[in-house]
Amino acid sequence: MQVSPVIQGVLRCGAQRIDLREPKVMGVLNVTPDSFYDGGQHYSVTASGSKLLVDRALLSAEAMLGQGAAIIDIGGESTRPGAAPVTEQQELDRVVPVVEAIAANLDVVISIDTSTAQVITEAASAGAGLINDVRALERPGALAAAVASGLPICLMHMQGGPQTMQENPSYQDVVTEVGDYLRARIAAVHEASVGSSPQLLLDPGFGFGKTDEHNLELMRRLSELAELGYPLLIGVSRKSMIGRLLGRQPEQRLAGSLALAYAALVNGAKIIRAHDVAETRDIVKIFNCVMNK
Ligand code: 8Y7
Repeated sequence: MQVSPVIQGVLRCGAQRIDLREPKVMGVLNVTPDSFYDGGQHYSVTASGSKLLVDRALLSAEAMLGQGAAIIDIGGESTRPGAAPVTEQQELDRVVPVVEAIAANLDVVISIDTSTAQVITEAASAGAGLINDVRALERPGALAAAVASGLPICLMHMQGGPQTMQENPSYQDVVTEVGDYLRARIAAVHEASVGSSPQLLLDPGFGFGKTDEHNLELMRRLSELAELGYPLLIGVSRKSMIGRLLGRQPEQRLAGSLALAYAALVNGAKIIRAHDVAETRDIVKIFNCVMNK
């Protein structure tokens, strides 16, 4: 694989910085009614309940910050198979007030988990510091909006769409194909970034159009993706692969999540996206000790 000359180290996320010389934890904050693990916690269908829910989301973010999260990832659209689609306006209504509240009250980098151009733009002006798109900026306008924000962008690989991706995932060589896709998306971002140098993160997208064997192969050979020259972000927290490997429901998947996160750290991951920030932060600290840092 071709190596790109990218300065690994410090991400500039608007007013904040993230030093990736030591791995960081990204805490998950869903403001959806239907996410598979934490859905509904910060969501209500009544308009009168929305202020309360923003306050509750802020409390969750504050707790995660206290547990050592460097980044809080805010999502308003569930990508769970079978999840109800949301309109752009619904997504904006869910996430923008939460971004504003966190930006006004907490010193943490806010990541916006979205594929929608308008959400990228409005979240960035509300104080988001990072763009996390499971569709790698393929939706109309998303690439231009992300580039215009000047914020770091996480490009994730997915085979198919959320509704159908787990029906029959198929690859000749999963690592090569994920790498080829990410390289093409890196090129698209560079083409759209005339006169500026984009800050990119890459993610193989564990569980997004992959069998367990594909996920395990990606984990074993993660360092090959690190050779693309960009920091790797990985999300394995409580995913269904762990459920199948161990025969466990989402509430019982913490140990499996930490084991996979540690494997990812060993293989070069720089940001771990997780529901359980305190525990994930502990394994990052142990990793740093093992690495003699
Ligand atoms: C990931 C993600 C989800 C992931 C990145 C879940 C939004 C599903 N997973 N973003 N988002 N990487 N970058 O299980 O693996 O949390 S949602």
